[in-house]
Amino acid sequence: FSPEEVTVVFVLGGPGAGKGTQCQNLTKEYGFVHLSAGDLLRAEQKREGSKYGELINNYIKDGLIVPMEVTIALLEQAMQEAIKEGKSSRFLIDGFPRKMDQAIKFEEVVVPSKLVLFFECPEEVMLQRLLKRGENSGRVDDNIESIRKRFVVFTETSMPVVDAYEKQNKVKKISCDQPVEQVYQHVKSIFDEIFS
Ligand code: UP5
Ligand code: MG
Repeated sequence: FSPEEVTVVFVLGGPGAGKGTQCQNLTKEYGFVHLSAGDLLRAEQKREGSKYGELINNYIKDGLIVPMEVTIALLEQAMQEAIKEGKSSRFLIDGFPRKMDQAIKFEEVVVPSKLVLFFECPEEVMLQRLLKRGENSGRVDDNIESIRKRFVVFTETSMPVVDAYEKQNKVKKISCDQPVEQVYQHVKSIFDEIFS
């Protein structure tokens, strides 16, 4: 994809920060296609005949990062489909990249990102949100053991990606420890400035 034709915004933040929630709003109002790397992996895990089903399940349960070849292929495929169907050529890529090698590879083989939204949230708030969601989400990683592991991976492996993009002046930080609507107003102000 060429950056003239395709716009990619990376949406990053800890587990339960509210990435998916905010992306849904943005999709409606700004004509972006929302691609959650986690959702794509979960769909692939369930797909009959997938050779990665078990691998994905094990990685997600332990909060570990699935080998990037799998995730990048799923993202690329979803982007191609959206463009072919004429949906949009603007993408919110949610929950990716969460490791430095993924960031480098994606920008090299797919397209460089235009902007990085970073949802900042205290761990205690994210923990409460995830435990609550876990009451009926059916996600294999919404339990206290998996959540703890996800937090460790986020701090050790995914925060360095945010730091690297900050050095490139690409990051817009949003505080998420507020009601959904208030967080969205902040996100909106950023999008209005950049994309209107
Ligand atoms: N909620 C949201 N905003 C709120 C607010 N402002 N106030 C009050 N409540 C709020 O929100 C979480 C919960 O909080 C919801 O119940 C919501 O209503 C409430 P959500 O919008 O779902 O947060 P999100 O940040 O999307 O949380 P999620 O759990 O999806 O984040 P993760 O990053 O942990 O999950 P993801 O699906 O991206 O990844 C899961 C796993 O997949 C990873 O751990 C990893 O194993 C694997 N993965 C990879 O290997 N590679 C990848 O590239 C991506 C994922
Ligand atoms: Mg999510």
